[in-house]
Amino acid sequence: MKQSATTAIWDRDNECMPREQLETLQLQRLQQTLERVNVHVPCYKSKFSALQISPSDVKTLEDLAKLPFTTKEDLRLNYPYGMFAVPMRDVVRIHSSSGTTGKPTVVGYTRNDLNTWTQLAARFMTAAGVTPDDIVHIAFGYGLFTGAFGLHYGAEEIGASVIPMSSGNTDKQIMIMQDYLSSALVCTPSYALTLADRMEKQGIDPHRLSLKVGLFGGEPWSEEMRREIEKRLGVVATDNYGLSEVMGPGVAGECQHQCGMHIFEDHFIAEIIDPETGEVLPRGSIGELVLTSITKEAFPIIRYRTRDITRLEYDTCACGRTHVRMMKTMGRSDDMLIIKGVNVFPTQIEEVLFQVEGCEPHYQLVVERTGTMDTLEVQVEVNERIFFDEMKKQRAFVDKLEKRLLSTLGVGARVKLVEPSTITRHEGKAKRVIDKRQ
Ligand code: DLL
Repeated sequence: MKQSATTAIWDRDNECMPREQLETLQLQRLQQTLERVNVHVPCYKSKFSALQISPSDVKTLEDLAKLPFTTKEDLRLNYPYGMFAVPMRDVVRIHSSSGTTGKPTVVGYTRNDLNTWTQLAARFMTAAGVTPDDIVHIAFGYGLFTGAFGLHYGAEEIGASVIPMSSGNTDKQIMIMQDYLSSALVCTPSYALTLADRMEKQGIDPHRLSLKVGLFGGEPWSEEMRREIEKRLGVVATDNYGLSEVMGPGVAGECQHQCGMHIFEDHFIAEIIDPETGEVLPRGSIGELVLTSITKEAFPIIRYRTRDITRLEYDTCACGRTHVRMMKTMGRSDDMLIIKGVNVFPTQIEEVLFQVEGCEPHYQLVVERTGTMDTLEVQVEVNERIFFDEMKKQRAFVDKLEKRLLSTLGVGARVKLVEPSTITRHEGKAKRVIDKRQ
């Protein structure tokens, strides 16, 4: 027998815990984690001793700032299993990051870690509105990427019916969605739009499908893109965040109030730092998110520099959850472009494009260097009416876009209109920037 829809996974004791109590729990779990990594992970032991710090020096949560950061480079240097804190016989699953260059980073899970991951995925999926009555269509690729498995087990834990569709084959995805009555869609936000495009091309009205909620994550996306997906697919589009190094999806997720993603603070400690100086910034500042795991066994991680730029909000959410909310990320600091000295994130450009009638939600940024100057070209698909319009009208459209970009970004960008369906579609994470400078 399935559970009834009212018994979805909401761990009220932990998710609505008063902050003081939460911080006591965090400190206790942090101290235990530090003791363990100091004994079992040589990389942490040597970093701590280089700074002449021992786990027992961490007496308050503020003391966390005394500890060294962990970076992707540390994980690369200890490839593949050097950061594991348990023997391999206790590791029951291995995943790795989706990095495109160099060696990927490898992460491991004990059985307890998999249980925690399942619970946290079930938590954010419940917060997003998934119930045992849902049919959850998973269009992330199953494999080393953590996306599919994370949400798969979360949905099963809730008691929903899971369709492990995996990625690719867009036409078949749509057929299955129609025939199997998928009510919750799991994929990247950019793939959600690819699905909407294809349905519209096939004359299928997405609003006539059973879709109700979308759980989108794995890449940065703007509020404008959220509204576009909601309008076109007829779903409540929720955001969820995670990274393989810290666990995978299930680090943070949005509730139906859509006002930032609750970071599950009974399992992770979040800090915001200045990415240049490494200094911890005051509450409410925008900066780089740094995460510390406090319950993981196989692959604990201390002060991991995520490179994701965001802001944290500490007030209690209307849903009752007390866990801090991270706002939509502007993107990774690695994706930030510096054009004529001005910092530009692809998501800022996305916001502008999505506000202009006639632009299709597909774009690409090309960065080039002429002499010492970096230039940015924004290639955007426009609808056929605009693309085939007379030159004068097209020019006026380009001017309008360039003016809006200049006033939002504070730096000029060249706009190139391209025909519908010409920009490469990705089945997983979209690649927005083509950097020709290297
Ligand atoms: O993308 C884990 C994940 C899968 C999260 C599916 C949510 C859903 P990685 O491949 O290791 O893991 O990539 C992690 O992706 O540092 C962010 O830059 C980006 N990212 C993930 N979720 C979001 C999001 C998975 N909701 C990297 N918003 C992270 C913005 C995101 N960026």
